Amino acid sequence: AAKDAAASGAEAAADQGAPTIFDKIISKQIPANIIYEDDSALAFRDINPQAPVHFLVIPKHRDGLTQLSKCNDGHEKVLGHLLVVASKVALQEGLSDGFRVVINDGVNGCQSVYHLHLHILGGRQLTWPPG
Ligand code: D5M
Repeated sequence: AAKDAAASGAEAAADQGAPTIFDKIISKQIPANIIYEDDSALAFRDINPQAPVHFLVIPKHRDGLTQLSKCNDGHEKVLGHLLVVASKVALQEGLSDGFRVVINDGVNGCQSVYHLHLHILGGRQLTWPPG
């Protein structure tokens, strides 16, 4: 229950445009292991890796995308770009035998950072279903 309350608090704060830890990574205020960057997307290694390769792909301009369920038709271009970047960087990371892309949404999805991000996991045989 405490975790739910914390998640709801984070969600509410982000909806109001409060900066998240990812904004500080984008602005290079805090360090991250960045493995890809372009004008609209950034990829960096997850601080708490769940597989031998685990990185995140985020939009540099959050533009209301605190979480996937807040998207609208105007986000189609950036959402498509994030998937293209995910695939390119996965291959750059040597994941030619396959990988998984995950977007956690909201409390039930176990989202903890309210700045949209794709998880890319690989480097071992993954199992299904996820927890
Ligand atoms: O996942 C949020 C993910 O963000 C989680 O796997 C940890 C990761 N994270 C949090 N802070 C950092 C920093 N500073 N660097 C790298 N990775 C980080 P979610 O889908 O919201 O549960």
